[in-house]
Amino acid sequence: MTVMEQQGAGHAARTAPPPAWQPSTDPAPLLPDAEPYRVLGTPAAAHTDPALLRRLHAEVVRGRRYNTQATALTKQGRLAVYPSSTGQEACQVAAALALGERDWLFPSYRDTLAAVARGLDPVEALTLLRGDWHTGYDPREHRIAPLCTPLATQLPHAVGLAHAARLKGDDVVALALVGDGGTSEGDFHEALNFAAVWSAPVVFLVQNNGFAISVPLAKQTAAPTLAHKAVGYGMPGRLVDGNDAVAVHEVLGEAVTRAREGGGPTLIEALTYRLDAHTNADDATRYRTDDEVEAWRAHDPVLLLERELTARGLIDEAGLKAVRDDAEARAADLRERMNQDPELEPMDLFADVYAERTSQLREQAAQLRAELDAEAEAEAQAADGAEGGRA
Ligand SMILES: Cc1ncc(C[n+]2csc(CCOP(=O)(O)OP(=O)(O)O)c2C)c(N)n1
Ligand SMILES: [Mg+2]
Repeated sequence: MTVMEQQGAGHAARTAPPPAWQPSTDPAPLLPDAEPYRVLGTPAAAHTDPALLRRLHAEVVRGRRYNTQATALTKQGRLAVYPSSTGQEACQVAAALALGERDWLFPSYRDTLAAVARGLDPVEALTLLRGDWHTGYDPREHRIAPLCTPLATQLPHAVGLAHAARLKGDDVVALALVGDGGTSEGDFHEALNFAAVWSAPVVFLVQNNGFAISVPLAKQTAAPTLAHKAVGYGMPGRLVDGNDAVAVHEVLGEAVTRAREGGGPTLIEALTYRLDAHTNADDATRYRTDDEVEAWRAHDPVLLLERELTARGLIDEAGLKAVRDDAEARAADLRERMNQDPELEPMDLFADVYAERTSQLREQAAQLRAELDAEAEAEAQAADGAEGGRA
């Protein structure tokens, strides 16, 4: 073999191709819709079941009235804070209706309406925001996890519950709600990664309302859409018009069915807008224009449903009034019940915090107990004194 031949053989060995690489999953079917999926205002709307349209409409109108009532309660000092979902009612209602009785909802602080639409007592739903008693309801009874204030921490909880249910052979799906800002949290990443690897029966609904308080989406992410993030985890992404209650209901329904049948998780991005400020404590005029808000008002979830129902002759003036009257009656009931002073047991502050109370909590509980006893004794003495004075 000549030197040249030896060099040639060596060269061939050095350039032998590596083992063929194949993606483990074809990414194409995971890619989200090129345009937000819509039903209302399109020819497909004609095929929507009239009963579903009426139900969604009644719930969305109720939800809108519930939001204005809860916001009013903050001004009357009856609620500490209220993150309104006005403008986002289609997502809230569709989330509640997409779940079966045994499924679980994992809401954030903005999702009281979804919990109420799932059947939770509206006063119980507001207990936490009133600052009363922990969660305010029994999460196991309603299969609604506590309204979660730390961003995205509800997501790994949802995955854990869904995975555990599957290991136990339970036919349960978890639906977790999160905001656009929440998708930047580490918990979002961990939850989606585990969900996809375990093929957990969980659905993630991102309500992209354009802002994380004052931070606009463009400062939050450089992703083409939030739904595209699904592909990186190996689950399908869907992009839907979040103000179109019928479209959100349909997309969520498909994802829930897929999860229940063992198909694994889905990430859904619903494009919506919060018409109110972040909470009653926020001034939204400092970071967005009135023109922007007005443009979204023209695409209001209530308006979209009413247009469809009216165009198909499924509702008339009397029907619209009946829906409004029902919403008004519910708001009046909420107002009346929230105006009653709750009976509070201060020692409940320490209940259900830890299985075994820490030494600091034991100390604090003892201090509060002593203060309450001293107060009660002073009141009793004052009452005795008054009695004595009269005698
Ligand atoms: C871990 C964590 N960091 C920061 C906050 C403060 N915070 C409360 S709401 C919010 C914005 C969240 O925006 P987004 O997820 O889009 O939900 P939205 O309020 O728009 O529904 C922030 C930063 C928090 N609650 N938790
Ligand atoms: Mg947001």
